[in-house]
Amino acid sequence: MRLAIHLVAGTAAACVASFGVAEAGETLDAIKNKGFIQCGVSTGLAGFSNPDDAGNWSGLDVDVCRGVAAALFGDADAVKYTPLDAKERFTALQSGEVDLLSRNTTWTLTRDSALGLDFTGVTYYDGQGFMVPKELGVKGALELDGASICVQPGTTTELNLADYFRANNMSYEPVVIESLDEVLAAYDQGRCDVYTTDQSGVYAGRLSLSNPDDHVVLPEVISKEPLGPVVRHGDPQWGDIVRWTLYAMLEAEEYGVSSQNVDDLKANSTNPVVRRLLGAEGEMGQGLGLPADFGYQIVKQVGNYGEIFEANLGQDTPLKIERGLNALWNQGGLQYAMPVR
Ligand SMILES: N[C@@H](CCC(=O)N[C@@H](CS)C(=O)NCC(=O)O)C(=O)O
Repeated sequence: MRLAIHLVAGTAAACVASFGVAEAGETLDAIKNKGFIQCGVSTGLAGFSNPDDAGNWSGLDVDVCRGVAAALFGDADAVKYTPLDAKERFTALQSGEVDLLSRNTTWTLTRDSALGLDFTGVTYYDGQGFMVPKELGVKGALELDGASICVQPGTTTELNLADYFRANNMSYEPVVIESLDEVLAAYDQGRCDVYTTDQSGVYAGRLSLSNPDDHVVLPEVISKEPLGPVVRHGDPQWGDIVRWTLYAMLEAEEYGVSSQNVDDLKANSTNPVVRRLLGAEGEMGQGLGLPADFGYQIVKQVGNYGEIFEANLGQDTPLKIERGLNALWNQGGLQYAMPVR
């Protein structure tokens, strides 16, 4: 291992001791009154939530915010974005600064039960990986004994890293840096031997290095990182709206409904599932406080799950991520919508 400078900038954020719990219906009423959804996203992570030079946000997590806005207002643009680093994201949701956190956030027991928050589904099944410079000649994670490792605080990444090294009787020097840009710059400048985060983030981070081809992603995936949108605990209606927005995107993919054919199918499909999903029959939105055509609005304005996956992460993007675990359940993956009926 080459020598690295150790920048231990901080430790994991302690959980916030007090937080407001939402009351039933309160979130939807407040959002309707202000006319937009305040969505908490990352400070900039390719494929998930990333601003362009003009400040327009895109990504899979952004499309979840847009999908909820389409369902609610018939307008996918009725969203404002709050960039949040890993440490500040939960406080921003607890305090009401954001209505929804859609920011590559892993669903864990403690986050779901002890922070006054609720996870509403899994938008992307991920797992933690490692990247190293090719010149180190490392072929696998078990060769990392003694390495210095760049990691962001307040993440599951930091905790899994400690577990993995302890379980394998290895030591490491954490180089803990809060900002994503700075942690990647530190790795790029050789101030640590290894960069670790969710595998999707490793690939996204590699693209921002000065010479991406000089770095390899190791084969090991050391954790489960089910990423999904989060709401405040105590307002089940708002949580249901986010959950069923995601299911509508998945159900649309499963039944072959896309942004391209949705008008035709709404007018002409005889399939009862498609007709209910698009509001051509039934009142599927009623219990959610949404219009009957909320599924139509989501698919027309944002797309089905497969479309948003491909547009943000797929083969035509710099990330070129395979569907893998994120394929539909009937295509060998884990993505499964509860029935829209
Ligand atoms: N999924 C993990 C990691 C999430 C995370 O924050 N990852 C970093 C590295 S990819 C990130 O997104 N940083 C973006 C930022 O700080 O804005 C978690 O929920 O703790």
